Amino acid sequence: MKTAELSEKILSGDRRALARAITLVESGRDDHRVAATELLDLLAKSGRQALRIGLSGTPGVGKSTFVESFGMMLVAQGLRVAVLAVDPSSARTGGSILGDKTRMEQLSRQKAAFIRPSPSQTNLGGVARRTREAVALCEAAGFDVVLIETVGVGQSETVVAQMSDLFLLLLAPAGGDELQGVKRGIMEMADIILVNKADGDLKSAAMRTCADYSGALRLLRKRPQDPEGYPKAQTVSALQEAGLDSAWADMKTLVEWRQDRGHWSGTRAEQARYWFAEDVRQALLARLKTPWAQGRMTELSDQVAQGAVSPTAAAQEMLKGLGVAG
Ligand SMILES: Nc1nc2c(ncn2[C@@H]2O[C@H](COP(=O)(O)OP(=O)(O)OP(=O)(O)O)[C@@H](O)[C@H]2O)c(=O)[nH]1
Ligand SMILES: [Mg+2]
Repeated sequence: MKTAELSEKILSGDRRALARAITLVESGRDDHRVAATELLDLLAKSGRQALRIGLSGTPGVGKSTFVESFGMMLVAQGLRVAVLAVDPSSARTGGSILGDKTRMEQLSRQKAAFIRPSPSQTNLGGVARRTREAVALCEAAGFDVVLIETVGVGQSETVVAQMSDLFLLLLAPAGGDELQGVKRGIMEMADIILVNKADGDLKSAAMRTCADYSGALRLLRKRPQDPEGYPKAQTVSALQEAGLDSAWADMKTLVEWRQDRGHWSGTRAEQARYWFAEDVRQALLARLKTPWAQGRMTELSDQVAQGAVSPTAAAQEMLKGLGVAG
């Protein structure tokens, strides 16, 4: 199919065209890359924007369950919802896909919903670009909300936060009274912390955990993109569909505040800068990974170790070989 034709179909909301375009941006083939870039440029002209919501949480916290019930709530309100995932871990071979097929049973059957599992890639940088481009495709296809899910195991949160307008952190009720081992950096990314599983026996633990996190959030440095009272923590039960409407109301309040004050577009502009620099970095790193480059590195490294050449001179020699010497 011609790029222009694919573009037209995506703009008209054709899901098969969307799925096909995502496969195209996920492809590693050079000719596909050219077509993908062309397609994204065409679609960018539409200027359509969705609300991009990043969602992170440790395995088993209830992300899939939340996406299912939260997604269904949005669909019931007449919104179109796309779900994408960033799963950087090669160890989880398709586990999340399988889980999501069963856990998002209702949502996956909705005409107004589109669910796409993470591309199978071991390199986080590669996944990042593909997901970012998939987000842009979903926006062009007219989705109102794009949920980008990631399992909270490290760097992937940063990747997702950098492509989201809003970042949700899903936590489980803690057993003891100490805060769970949530890294400060991750807490600082969160706009709204949702303590999930606030139901049955876990309800009071969830409420305690939520109070702890509310306290911890108040101690964080105030960010310019936050109105009074944000970031905030609240309890939800994804399973019993409790608290989802108030979480959504809080998200909308936050988004409207940010839009009114220019933070929405400001953040998107900063994110575009970030991804530009990141793409350049990734491309340069990729050059270092070719067999030629690795062999040359070893050669020069040995010479440096033997004192035959200085580290500086060897580095310059290497860079010249790579064609990036200044
Ligand atoms: N009680 C209770 N259980 C829940 C809730 N949400 C999810 N669970 C359960 O927690 C388990 C894990 O839920 P998932 O939605 O698969 O969690 P996940 O975060 O997607 O897990 P991974 O995909 O493995 O990272 C399942 O058994 C769910 O039924 C909730 O609100 N309350
Ligand atoms: Mg899951």
